[in-house]
Amino acid sequence: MSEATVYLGLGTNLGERQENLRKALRMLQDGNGLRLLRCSQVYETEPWGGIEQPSFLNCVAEGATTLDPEALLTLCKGVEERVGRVPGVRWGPRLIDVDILLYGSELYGSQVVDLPHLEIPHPRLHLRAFALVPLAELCPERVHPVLKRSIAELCSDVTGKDGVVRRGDSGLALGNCKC
Ligand code: PH2
Ligand code: MG
Ligand code: MG
Repeated sequence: MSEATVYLGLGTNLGERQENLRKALRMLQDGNGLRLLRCSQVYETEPWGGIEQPSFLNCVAEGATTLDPEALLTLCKGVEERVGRVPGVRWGPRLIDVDILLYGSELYGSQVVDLPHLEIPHPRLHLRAFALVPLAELCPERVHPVLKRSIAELCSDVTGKDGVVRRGDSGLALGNCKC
């Protein structure tokens, strides 16, 4: 079965944030049907969305998957639950958030999914420096299939990059690369 390339955005602003990212990456890696290939640097980021809350750690992981987008969403939600996420307010504090940013296959290119419970590309990706900066590290040339602009272009135009500060790698070993 052919694999799709996916980019997952991870974020955390409660508890042991570095540990939350590490746990989630490890669990995603163990998940059936997904292989993590690379991970961006980890960034300390100012909260986006107007809610007063602690700052986040964010990173983006690249993976290859045989899962369709809905099965991948189920995997991501399962990992959030296993790390310990409990329901909270929209855009509010969370132990861990795992969002599908982009999903693309060799056959169909970057895909658009428009379902009530799942939109890919992530509908606010182009507005969020905390997602675009780490994503641009991994795939600057990839084209957003709705906006028809590259990730590097979207990243260069997004506001708030001064609130996104590199903190180092996530310390998770993935094959022969450090993630
Ligand atoms: N996630 C949100 C809302 N705001 N801000 C930052 N900096 N990082 C996030 O991951 C984040 C956010 C909702 O998913
Ligand atoms: Mg999110
Ligand atoms: Mg989410």
